[in-house]
Amino acid sequence: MDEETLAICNQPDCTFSQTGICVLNNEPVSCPDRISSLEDVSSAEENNSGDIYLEAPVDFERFSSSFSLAVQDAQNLMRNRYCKVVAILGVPGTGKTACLASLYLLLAHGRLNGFQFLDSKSIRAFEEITGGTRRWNSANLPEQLTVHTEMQDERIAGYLHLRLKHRSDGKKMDLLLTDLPGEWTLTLMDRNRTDRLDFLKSAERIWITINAEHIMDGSKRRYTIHRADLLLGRIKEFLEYDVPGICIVLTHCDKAEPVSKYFSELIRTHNDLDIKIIEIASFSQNPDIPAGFGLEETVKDLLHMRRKTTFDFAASLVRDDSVRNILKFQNF
Ligand SMILES: Nc1nc2c(ncn2[C@@H]2O[C@H](COP(=O)(O)OP(=O)(O)OP(=O)(O)O)[C@@H](O)[C@H]2O)c(=O)[nH]1
Ligand SMILES: [Mg+2]
Repeated sequence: MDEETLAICNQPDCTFSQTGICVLNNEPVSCPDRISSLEDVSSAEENNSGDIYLEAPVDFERFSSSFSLAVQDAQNLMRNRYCKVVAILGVPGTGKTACLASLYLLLAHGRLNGFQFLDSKSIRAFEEITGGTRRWNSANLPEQLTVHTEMQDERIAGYLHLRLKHRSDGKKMDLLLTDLPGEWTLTLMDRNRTDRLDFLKSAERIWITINAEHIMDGSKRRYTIHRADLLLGRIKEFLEYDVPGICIVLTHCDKAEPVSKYFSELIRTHNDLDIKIIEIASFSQNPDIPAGFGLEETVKDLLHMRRKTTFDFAASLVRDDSVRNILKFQNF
């Protein structure tokens, strides 16, 4: 826990310094764990001794005005703690943002089994992407729950941060997840555009979102799997075969039959990669599939280090992943 946070609240996981909102919905002035500087001010006011009581404000972490964390913000965070970078690729509309929104909503409501939400340095970004879901109730699902992602800077990735606790062993985990427009994946596939994809080099996991409905639909299946094949090839080439664990995240599973069986040939073709398939439903109108289905598995998967490509065996022997992660991140 940050020293700064400890300095303002007795609750070790208080997010007041980042969000200005108490996670327990307490009023800052009357909160039993209230900010010590406020106590100091009020007692000094009572004393009215004329002494200077207003200390210099604690310099809390500040992030840029963009809602998601800029690279510099993410670097600052990584300087203090080990963060797992999760790069999320997928063509437009496959559900990258929806899966982040759903993950945040599950955590906020204490419904991500096995995990507890501790903190986020990008609460405003999560609030922004979950804005559409506030209109959501099970009887009336709006057509569009999340909107197409656009970047403030078309060249630089932004990150969403989550700090979680794994309930069974109490271990804390910091995640930095990208929320990028699908065009970035399209231009990688179609034009091999990689100039803005350096963040992939520091990723501990790459999620590739694919709409399960497109696999269920026989007329789109071959093409969709062919595009996934192309994308995996591009990633391998760009990362020079130093590829982290891949998760093919099949989205919209509330509207599709289980389709992971159709990926066995793709996995065989890329047997030098560690590929896992996870089926999710970020939102759901299907009474048999709860909203957020499968997301627990995507997070649980992050608890484990997965094997990398075995292309350069000698290099892998001397590689220290924790160091590598940070060093490569600083190469941006
Ligand atoms: N029912 C259902 N709808 C989903 C699911 N995942 C995404 N959607 C919806 O599909 C639409 C597109 O999802 P987004 O998350 O915005 O897609 P994206 O991959 O972020 O798209 P870009 O930002 O354009 O790249 C939205 O209207 C979502 O609400 C899902 O699992 N189930
Ligand atoms: Mg999006």
